[in-house]
Amino acid sequence: MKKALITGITGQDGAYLAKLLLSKNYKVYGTFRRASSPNFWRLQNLEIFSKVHLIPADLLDMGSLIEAVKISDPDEVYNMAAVSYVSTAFEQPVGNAEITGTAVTKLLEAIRFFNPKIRFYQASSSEMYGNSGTKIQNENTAFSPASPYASAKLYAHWITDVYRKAYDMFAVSGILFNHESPIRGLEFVSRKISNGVAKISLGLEKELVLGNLEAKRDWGYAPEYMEAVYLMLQNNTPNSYVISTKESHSVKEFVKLAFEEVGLNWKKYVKTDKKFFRPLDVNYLCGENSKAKSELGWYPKTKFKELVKVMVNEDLKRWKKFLNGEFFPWDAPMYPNESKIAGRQSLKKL
Ligand code: NDP
Ligand code: GDR
Repeated sequence: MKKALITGITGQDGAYLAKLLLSKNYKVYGTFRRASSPNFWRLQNLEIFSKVHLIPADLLDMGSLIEAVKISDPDEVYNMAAVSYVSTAFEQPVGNAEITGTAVTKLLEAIRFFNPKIRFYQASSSEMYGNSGTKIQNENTAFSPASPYASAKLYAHWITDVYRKAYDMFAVSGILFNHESPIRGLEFVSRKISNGVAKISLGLEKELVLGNLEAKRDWGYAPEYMEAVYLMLQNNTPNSYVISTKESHSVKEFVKLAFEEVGLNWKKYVKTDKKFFRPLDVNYLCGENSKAKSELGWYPKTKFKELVKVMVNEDLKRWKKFLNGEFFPWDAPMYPNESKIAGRQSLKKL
């Protein structure tokens, strides 16, 4: 039986990847951060909570990473942990550099000392391209990070490359474009919209306040992207791949489709507030996935329209269940209205 260690198993990707690996008969270990309130809802939602082996660890603490690698003695390590919300990285740039960036070296060192034969996956991001000015981004497009998050990811990307070349380790990075799902964090725009639309259509909320509606992203479906991640570590040779849908859509298009799904006109409900604009934003991303198609046999099945539909309908179903008094693992009722969160003002240019 193969063994895998997933950092960030409590997040969207970690949870879906754990489910996928369990279905392939892996013994799955996952790191989690001890918190005063439990945050295992995604593992519970996917019905795998009792099937994974949890190890307390923090990317800031090298000892805990060594311990995690030792305890799990894995064939494969998937580094999914990071400060993944780009706005937070603007608010906490130093902490982000350490968690999203340099911590990856700690993990690679732990692997190198314990067993350099372990295969390693680093969660790289399309944000590394920033505003590259190219129509479509592939594995050879120059990086031009536009946030502390993207800068930290770029460091992690290159250090993974260095360990592969210097120590002959099977260490690869997947350059994944945005991927969403009903278990996406509520602060990301896709889920903020699907949750907001569901609440508005049920009369629980009156408006949806957003930031930059013109930004364009290449949005795919998270469970499918985890299949690509898995395939990258099964490859004969270690290689980097772009994973994307090859379609780019604006936030405005996402909003419009989401409201149409519940028969409402978005213009009556959506407002914008400077508070949700970033000091620097990535305006356009669209990924070329032909290398993944030809070498991994991977291609996206769920495209933009279907993704919006799935997310809105799932949030609608959940709020209806909630209003019926049903209990189930879910995040939204515990989440504050973002407009009431102070502090984002500090994102304004000084
Ligand atoms: P999430 O934000 O849902 O999950 C992030 C995970 O990282 C959580 O489990 C979180 O734990 C953990 N984490 C954060 N800080 C630490 C720390 N100091 N020590 C240990 N664990 C920590 O992100 P996603 O699942 O969406 O993304 C997974 C990875 O892929 C991330 O690295 C992200 O940057 C990257 N990525 C994501 C894309 C996307 O579209 N989803 C696209 C490209 C890259 P906790 O629950 O305790 O907060
Ligand atoms: P992103 O995702 O920054 O692309 O990073 P996010 O959903 O946060 O933003 C996408 C675009 O939408 C615009 N936007 C808003 N964003 C948020 N969160 N909230 C709003 O109210 C809002 N209004 C407009 C943003 O300005 C942006 O242009 C995600 C993360 O998962 C990263 O970890 C990952 O690396 C990249 O995707 C690929």
